[in-house]
Parts: sequence; C-alpha cells; structure tokens
Amino acid sequence: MELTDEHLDTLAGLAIEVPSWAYGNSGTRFKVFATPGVPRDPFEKIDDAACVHALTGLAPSVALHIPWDQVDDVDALTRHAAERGVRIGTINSNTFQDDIYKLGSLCHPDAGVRKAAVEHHLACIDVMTATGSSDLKIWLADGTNYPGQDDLRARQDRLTEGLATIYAALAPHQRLVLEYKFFEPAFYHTDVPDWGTSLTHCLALGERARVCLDTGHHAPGTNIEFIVMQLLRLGRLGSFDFNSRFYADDDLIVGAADPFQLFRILAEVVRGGGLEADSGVVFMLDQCHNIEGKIPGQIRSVLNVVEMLARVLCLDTAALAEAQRRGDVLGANQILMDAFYTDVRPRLAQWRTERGLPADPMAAFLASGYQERIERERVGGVQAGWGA
Ligand code: PSV
Ligand code: MN
Ligand code: MN
Repeated sequence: MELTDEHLDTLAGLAIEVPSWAYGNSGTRFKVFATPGVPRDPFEKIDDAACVHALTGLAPSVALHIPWDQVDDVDALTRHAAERGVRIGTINSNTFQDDIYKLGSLCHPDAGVRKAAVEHHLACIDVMTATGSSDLKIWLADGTNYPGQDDLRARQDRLTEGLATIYAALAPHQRLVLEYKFFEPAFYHTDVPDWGTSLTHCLALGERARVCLDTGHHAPGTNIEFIVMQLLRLGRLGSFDFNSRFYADDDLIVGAADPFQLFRILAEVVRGGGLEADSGVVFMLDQCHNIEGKIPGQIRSVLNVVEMLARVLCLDTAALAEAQRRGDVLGANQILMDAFYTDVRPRLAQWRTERGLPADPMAAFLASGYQERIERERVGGVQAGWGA
C-alpha cells in the first residue's frame, strides 16, 4: 500500500523526544572525544534540540538527566525551551555517578545510601513539577559483580520499599517509568534486569507506574517486538529509549544496525495502539554520538523513526489478517515484507515541504551554518555525562 493522507496525518502527531546528553561530548570506556561546538550548559543543549525540531518538525521535547544537567534555575530553563519552540520532557534520575553508589542505590545494603537515593528522586520530582514534565524515568545501575556479594532477594525488598516512597511523592498527573537492563555496569546480576522484573514492580506500585523499554538492553537474539506487544496489551508500556546495537548497549543511531527490527517493533506499536494519544507511550531517543556529528546524528535518528513508521503504516492490515486467518504462511509474510520494502522517502520529503519544512533536513542543517557558528561561539563545551 502507498502512504495516504490519513497516514501522513498520523505521522504529523508523532513526537520523538531527544535526550539532552546526545549533544554533549561522549565516548567509550577508553576515550571521550572532544567535539568542537558542543553545548556548555543545559540552555545550549536545548538550543541544539530546538534546531533538530525546527528542521524535522517531529522532536518537540527534550529529556533531561539530573544532575548531568546542572539546572540551577529550572524556571529559566523551562522558559528558554518554550522560547525555542520545544519543551522539557522526561526527567531521568541518576544514582550512578557518586562514590556512595558504588554498591548500588535503592538496593544498597546501607540504609543511609538508600535514603540518599530516594532523596535524589524526590529532588527530580521537584524539577518535574517546575518544568511541567510528567515522567520520572528511573534506571538503576544497581547490581553485583560476584555471586554472594549481596542477598539478591533482600535487594528486591529494598527496591520495593524505595520505589514505593518515590511513587507516593508523585503528583496525580506524574508517572514513574522503570527501565530495565540485563547487564552493565554490574556484570553478575542487575536488580532490574528484564521487563518481567520492571513490570512486577510497576504492578505493585500502581496505575501510574510503567515500564521503559530501551532497545539496547536485551540479550542478543531477544524478540523485542514480543515484549512491546505484551506490555502494550497490559497497558504498561511507558516509554521507549530508542537506539541500536550490534553487540551490547551500543547506543548507536536507531535503525542503523537492524532496520528490520525497528520495523517489527513499530509494527507492534501500531498494532497495539501505542500511537494513540491516550496510550501514554513516549518515544525517546537514548543515544550517544561518539564519532559522528551530534546534531546530524539526532536528525538522522528522527528521520529513521519516521521513515520506518511510515513503512509500517503502509502495511495492508486487512490483507494480513485475512492471510493469517487462512493460515497462509508465506502470503502473510510477503504482505509484511512488502510494507517493509516500501520506499516512503520521496513522499515524506514532499510532505515536509507541504508542512513548510525542508525536504531534506540533513542537507538543510549542513547548509544552515549552525554548526560553524556554534564551533566559533562555544569554547569549552561539556561532556554529556560522566564528569559533566
Ligand atoms: C543506561 O544504559 C541508560 O540506557 C539509561 O537510560 C541511562 O539513563 C542512559 O543510558 C544514559 O545514557
Ligand atoms: Mn536508556
Ligand atoms: Mn542504555
């Protein structure tokens, strides 16, 4: 099927949240590369995110990471975002950069450390209230490296208690989104390794607790679209952290490593109603651009998501359902593959022009002089995360 006007209306409602940390310097365990022109503060990160939105029309919000983003005047930052045509989205907590968290945060054996971790989350909720953000995203670096290092079950009990205290502090319109990851930085076990554990905690917390699915946080070969289907079916998919990976949590550009996997994931999103406004599913990017340009990296990511979503919308769902009902194995598969192989790019370029956007946002950025200007003006830009 071709892209129809109705499909394009659906795409116009797409909102892809960009992470503030994508714009700062980043690297690997071996080296953080200094990139000319990177932002010196959260205000400049917002400026770069606003540039991505201005060129794509699809990235209206920016996620913050506290305290990577040292926000002394939250109101000023909120106003700044509005002036630039974007808003502040998900607030990501961070209990992994301080020495006290070496053995964990909410799961730590010491009650004093657990208290500090809870207080950090309460401070994040204050930021959310000031920015008008609705989601507190919790990813815990908690876990152990050696069998016997700590009591696995006691750690879950501590986690239950800490999350309950944080959840109780949320305002009625605010949500807690719990991200899972099966390894790293801990290597024997992590305390929220999988969607089952995240879901178990969310169900215990209440209606406004949801699971965050980071596409890079599964064992190789995991059927991620199945997890998407199940969480949507249960009404507990809160958000995506989109990225792609070849080996581990590579944080590469979404759709770069395995475009077909992104197609399959987005097909389940559409099938499960995840595009509907009331689904509450947030589409966020969680990526680092270590060797490529940061703003172009984000533009490419936004375009990859919209292009793949457009291909999903080309799926002839009625024909697919009929082929499935008939038990036509290869026919059903072909219908799905036909959608995957549809080239939607020319129509999307035209659509952008119709919306007053550049047909080719990447080319428009390169021609805009924005990169040259920030390289001239911003001297001494900061690292995205560690050491920011
Ligand atoms: C952890 O690997 C993670 O995916 C979490 O979402 C963090 O907040 C983010 O990366 C930081 O890069
Ligand atoms: Mn993530
Ligand atoms: Mn990650």
